[in-house]
Amino acid sequence: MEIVVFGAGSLGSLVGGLLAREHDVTLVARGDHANAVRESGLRLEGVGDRPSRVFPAATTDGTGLEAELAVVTVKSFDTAAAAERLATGSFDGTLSLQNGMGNEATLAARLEAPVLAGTATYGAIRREPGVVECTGSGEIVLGARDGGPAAIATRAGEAFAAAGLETTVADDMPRRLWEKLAVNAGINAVTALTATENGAVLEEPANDLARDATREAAAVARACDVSLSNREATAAMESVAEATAANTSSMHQDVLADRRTEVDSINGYVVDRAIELGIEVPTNRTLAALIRTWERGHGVR
Ligand code: KPL
Repeated sequence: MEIVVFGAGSLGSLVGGLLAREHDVTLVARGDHANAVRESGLRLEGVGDRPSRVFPAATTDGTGLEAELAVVTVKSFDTAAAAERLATGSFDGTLSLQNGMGNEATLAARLEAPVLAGTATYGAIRREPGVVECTGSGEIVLGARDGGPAAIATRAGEAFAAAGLETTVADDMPRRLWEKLAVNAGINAVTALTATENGAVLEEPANDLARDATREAAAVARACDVSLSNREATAAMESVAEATAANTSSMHQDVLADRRTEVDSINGYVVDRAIELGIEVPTNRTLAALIRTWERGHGVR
C-alpha cells in the first residue's frame, strides 16, 4: 500500500518505520529528521533482536502528495495546518493516530475522502534525527470515526497487520477515543508535572490523582452518551500504565524538550466539555492549569 505518514515525531516515526518494512511509505518530517532519513534511512531500535534500518521517502513539504492512505500523527494543535496541506493532495482515506479529541472533525472539515479514527498505545522515543526507539509494544485500534464499518478501515487494518503492527479494526471508535482520552487524562499531565515515567501513576500518591482525573473524564464521556464506567476507565488507565511503565509519556517528553504540550485536547478538552455539561472536574481543571502555567513560563504558549 502507498502510505503517507504526516508527522514524524516519536509515534509517527515508529509507525512510519514499521509500515515501511512492508509498504511504500513517505514520511512528512521536519528538516533535520527528513535529511537524516533521506541520507541514511530510519533506524528502528527496540523492535527485534537487532536494530534495523528502513528507507521510507522523506519530505518536509507535505503538499500535493498522493497515496491510498494518509496517517496523521502530528500534535493535536497542528491538526488544522496538516489538514490544509493534505487537502492539496489525494488520498482514499485519512487515519488520525493522535492524542486528544476533535482531530477527526478538524480533518473531515477539510478533506473529501473518509477520515478514520485511531488510537495507539505503542511507546516510542525519537532518540536523534533518523533514529526512533520502540519503548513499549502496544496496539493500534482503528475504524470509522462515527462507528460502524468502513471499507478503507478494513484495508488500513490489513496493511498495518501485514507490517507486523498489532492492529484491531473496531466499529466503536467514539467509545474507544473517550477511553483513550481518559487514559491520557490520568497519565500524561501527572507524569509531566512530576518528571516520572508512566508506571509512577500506579503507586500512591500519584495513583489517587491519576484515577480521579480518569474518573472525571469517564463522567464527561457518560454525559456525552458514551458508555464508559469509572471502573472500565480506571482499569484501562492502569493497564496502559503497567504495559508502558518504563515509558516517558508524550507530555513528559514535550516538557523535557521545552515544547508546547497537548494539554488543551486532553485535560483541557475534559474541562471544556464539563463546563458545557455543568459537571465538576476539579482534578482535570488543576492539571490543565498547572501544565498551561508551565507552558506560559517557558514561552511555548
Ligand atoms: O498515549 C500515550 C502518551 O504518552 O501520550 C501513552 C499511552 C500514555 C503512552 O505513553
